[in-house]
Amino acid sequence: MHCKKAWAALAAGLVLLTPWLASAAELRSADIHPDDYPTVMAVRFMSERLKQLSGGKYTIKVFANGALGGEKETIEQAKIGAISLVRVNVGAMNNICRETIVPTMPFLFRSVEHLHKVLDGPVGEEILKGCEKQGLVGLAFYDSGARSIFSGKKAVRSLADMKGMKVRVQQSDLWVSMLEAMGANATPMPMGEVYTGLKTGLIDAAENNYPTYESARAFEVAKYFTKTEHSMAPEMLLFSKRDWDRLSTEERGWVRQAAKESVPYMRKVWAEREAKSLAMVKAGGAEIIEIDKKPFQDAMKPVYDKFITNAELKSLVRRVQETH
Ligand code: GTR
Repeated sequence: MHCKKAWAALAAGLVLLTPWLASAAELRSADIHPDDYPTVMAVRFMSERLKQLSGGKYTIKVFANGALGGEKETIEQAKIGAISLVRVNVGAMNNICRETIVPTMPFLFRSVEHLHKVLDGPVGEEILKGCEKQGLVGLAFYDSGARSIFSGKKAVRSLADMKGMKVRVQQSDLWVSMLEAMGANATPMPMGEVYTGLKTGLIDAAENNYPTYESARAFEVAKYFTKTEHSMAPEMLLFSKRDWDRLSTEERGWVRQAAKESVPYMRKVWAEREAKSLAMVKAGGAEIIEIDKKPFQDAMKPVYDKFITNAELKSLVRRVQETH
């Protein structure tokens, strides 16, 4: 951990000292996931496209595995221009950019098709644009499947089983409220601490999609995976506004195009990875539990009342619901 922090500080310092984009430039991007995770693969794909579009001027180096820190830290690094890009879940942006609350909301999307239709349309554009005033230019959304609860000692088979359970959530007020509304004791912490947290009993459960449950090896310490599918919070790719402002209009066009083109590629590798991860966790002893989602859904009303407060957010939610 200390080593990671030191490296992050060093990397940040080096970039600030480097005369920006003198000739060929390697843009830096951060991701908490390992090299073979779809989000990392997607940004690498984007790098290839960007290289072609820019005639070799730009490439992207992805610092995977949380090498530059957790999502909270890397968002800050992108804000100050220490790194040019950052790939995070919308959840990590909830407290920073209010519009990201919308696609995080529980049981909002009816299917993957519905999610894609919304994110590819004007609502998706508005949410990406919303982060600009916070110093981050939204480039694209990536898939993240549906998130469900996994626990070690006690399996969740009904909403009542959530009562008092210590559940790790992302560092977002919305996420704390969601799990509290389920009756749980929400514990915000970085993803990197989940495995140890489950192992040592600091937390009883966490929630995520199959690929993260698998790649973080959480299934080894929390074998009950209850398909609540309570949120389809997607991933986001953001560009540092400080760096963005130094790019020419043509260069911005290349970046946007390369990012957009990485989306269909990501969706393909994501679908493959979800299937592979499910098979892996089952082989590793995970028990996949089907559940009646209705009580969970009904419990989310106060979360909507608390977070979808102003006219803008209400309109965004309504437009999502009306997208068919
Ligand atoms: C994953 C997501 C990460 C991070 C993580 C978490 O599904 O890809 O960006 O948000 O969940 O729960 O912290």
